[in-house]
Amino acid sequence: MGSKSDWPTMKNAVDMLEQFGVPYEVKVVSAHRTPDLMFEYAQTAEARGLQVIIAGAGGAAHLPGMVAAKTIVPVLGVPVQSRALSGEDSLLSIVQMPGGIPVGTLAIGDAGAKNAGILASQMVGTHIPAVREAVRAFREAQTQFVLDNPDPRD
Ligand code: RP5
Repeated sequence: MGSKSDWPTMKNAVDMLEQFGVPYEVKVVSAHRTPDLMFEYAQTAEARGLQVIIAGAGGAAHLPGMVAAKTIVPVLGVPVQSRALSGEDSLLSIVQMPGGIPVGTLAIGDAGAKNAGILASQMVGTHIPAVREAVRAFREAQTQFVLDNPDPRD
């Protein structure tokens, strides 16, 4: 993530990775404040065995796109809800990549971070059955909870 201030949002992604048993690392890497570190992080990601990168940033959110430009590892972008523009700036900064350098962009804020964690787990789950089954169990429990609680007044 681009800043320590992104952590309350990005924790939602980490919570899902933990729930599904996906190994992960958490790091602040800023496109603007530590550009050399960002390049090094992205350039070494594949050799270090990373299979998916979740990059969260807010405002002029260049981190996901710049990371994606420097690695073949798939990048999921989470637009963090900014104070000034409620995350619309983050979303547009991340989602409007030029053709050729994809960033899989999620929703603004907590829901986007949570879904990034789930989506990354589904990607890893394509070749790790235990992760796949953990995601399946989560989805089934989520469905069952809704079916078991149809009355919104309860
Ligand atoms: C971005 O600027 C970060 O991703 C963060 O969302 C935003 C504000 O950062 P701070 O000023 O709170 O460190 O680079």
